[in-house]
Parts: sequence; structure tokens; C-alpha cells
Amino acid sequence: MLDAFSRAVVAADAKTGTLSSSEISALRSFVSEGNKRLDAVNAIASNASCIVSDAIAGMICENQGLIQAGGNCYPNRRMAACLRDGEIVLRYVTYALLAGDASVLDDRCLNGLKETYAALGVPTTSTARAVQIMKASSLAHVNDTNSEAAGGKRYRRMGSAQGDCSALTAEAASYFDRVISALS
Ligand SMILES: CCC1=C(C)/C(=C/C2=NC(=C\c3[nH]c(/C=C4\NC(=O)[C@H](C)[C@H]4CC)c(C)c3CCC(=O)O)/C(CCC(=O)O)=C2C)NC1=O
Repeated sequence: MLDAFSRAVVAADAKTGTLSSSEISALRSFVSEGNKRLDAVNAIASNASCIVSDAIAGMICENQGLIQAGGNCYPNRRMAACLRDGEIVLRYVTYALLAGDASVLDDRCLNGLKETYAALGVPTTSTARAVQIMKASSLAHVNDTNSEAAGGKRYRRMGSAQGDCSALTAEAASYFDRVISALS
């Protein structure tokens, strides 16, 4: 498992070289933008159960066969496994975002997941849909663009300092996309 720092060390060592000035400057901005990153991780982690349950509910709402006999969220044992998998995926996305590196997500969550799902008959298109909804809702929490109209009683504004979060948002989005492409 690597993070932004150990990734730079491994890359430099592979070239038998010292860290280049561009690598150092990338790490300098990783540090100087660190609070923003922590706010983003917190925005996702502290809303995780809402993000997961909303995404799985949305996925089922769009495809109700999942909770009928023969569907992969039926009976409750499978529904519970599905909710748990949503939590696992979101948790590893937050780890990757914290570390600034996808390796923890790849090695500990995605490696072999497609094969496991194939063996168990878990539909990957539905899983991908749930991950897509988790992505939309997580990015809304990171940017505080979630609306009271969509959130209802559960609406929660993070109220973090406002600023340019475009790079961080794109990075977070890439981890969700990585999950979707690992399954397809
Ligand atoms: C640390 C990383 C890690 C991951 C990622 C993981 C996933 C994982 N999900 C599983 C099952 C499962 N996963 C689902 C998920 C779903 N079914 C659906 O219809 C939906 C599309 C979807 C939810 C979005 C279901 C229903 C099962 C149980 C399948 C069965 O037993 O028939 C299993 C088989 C063992 C078990 O049931 O616990 C694994 C290993 N386990 C891990 O340890």
C-alpha cells in the first residue's frame, strides 16, 4: 500500500535517482492543500451511512427485480451483504483520498472483486449504478452542493471553508470511476 510520499520514493528508487524538483513540488502542494483533503475525507466519511443507504435504495428503486425472488438483494441476507459491500467500497475510496493514492483501494478492495461477483452472481451493472450514485452524493457533500430539496430530513451541510476544490473533486471522482471500471 502506497501514499503520495511512498509512491514518490518508489518511483525515484526505480530510476536509482533522487526526487526530482517536480516531484517535490507536487508533494509540497499535497501538504499545503492537506486541510482541504482532510475536509473532503470527513465530508464523505461522516455521511457514509446516508450515502450508502441512499445509493443502494436508489439502485433498487430503479431495478426492483433485485429484491424479488431470484434477485441478488433477496432475501435479507443478500440485502445486508449488498449494503455492507457499499460501505466497504466507500470506506476504501476515503482511504485512497486520504492517502492521495489508489493502491489501497486496488490491493485491498478491488483485486479479485469482479471474479468474486461473477462467482456469486452479483450483478456488476447494478453495483456500478450504486457506486455512481455514491459518487454523485459524495462529491456533493465534498463541495456542499447537496440541496435540502433532495436531502429532505437528512439534509446536512458540511459548512467547510469555501475555495477551489476542483482538483480534489476530480481526484475523488477518479477513485469511484476506478471501482466502476474494475467491475466492468
Ligand atoms: C475488503 C474487501 C471486500 C469486498 C469488496 C468484499 C465483497 C464481497 N461481497 C460478497 C457477497 C455479496 N455481495 C453482494 C452485493 C450486491 N448484490 C446486489 O444485487 C447488489 C448489486 C450488490 C450491492 C451493491 C451480495 C448480495 C453478496 C452475497 C451473495 C451471496 O451470498 O449469494 C462476498 C462473498 C462473501 C460474503 O458474502 O461476505 C465478498 C467477498 N468482501 C471483502 O472483504
